[in-house]
Amino acid sequence: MAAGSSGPSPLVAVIMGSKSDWETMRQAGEVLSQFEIPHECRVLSAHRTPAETARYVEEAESRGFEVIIAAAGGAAHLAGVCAAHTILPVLGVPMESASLKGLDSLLSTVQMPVGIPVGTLAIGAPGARNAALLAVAILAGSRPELREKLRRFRAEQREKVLRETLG
Ligand code: RP5
Repeated sequence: MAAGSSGPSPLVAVIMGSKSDWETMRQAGEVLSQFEIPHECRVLSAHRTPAETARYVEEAESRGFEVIIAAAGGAAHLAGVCAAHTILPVLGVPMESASLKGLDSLLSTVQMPVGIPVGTLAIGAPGARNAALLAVAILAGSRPELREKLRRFRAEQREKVLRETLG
């Protein structure tokens, strides 16, 4: 079941290996919504639904997607599998895992052998939010109005930091 897909055709696919990743990955969706980027979020697993994952990613380009964000935990091969099935940019978000705190997810997402790249972000929520911001930056390359929004976002962030007072 997909979420966040109402309105115009989605440009960003946010895929996660399990519903248990959603609490973290909803934050990627929130950032994309903040920038008014149509997106689709859904659970697809490299090992539990391998055929459906491959089909979804193979069809992504013809459906108009421009970026895929793939999040998984543990032996996190989802982003690499996605990247193997498309030439769209794939951004990997390692999920924090119970046993190894996401170090397992980070290493299995980031250490792609040469030829099939995955742009890997930080573990957990910072990675989810930054993956969305990076997707916005990728889309902004051909969309001047989005570039302006990104500039405004950076300016607001800067102003907020400069306004901080320490009690
Ligand atoms: C991965 O295994 C998922 O991405 C999730 O982070 C992890 C645990 O999944 P569940 O056992 O919670 O479904 O496939």
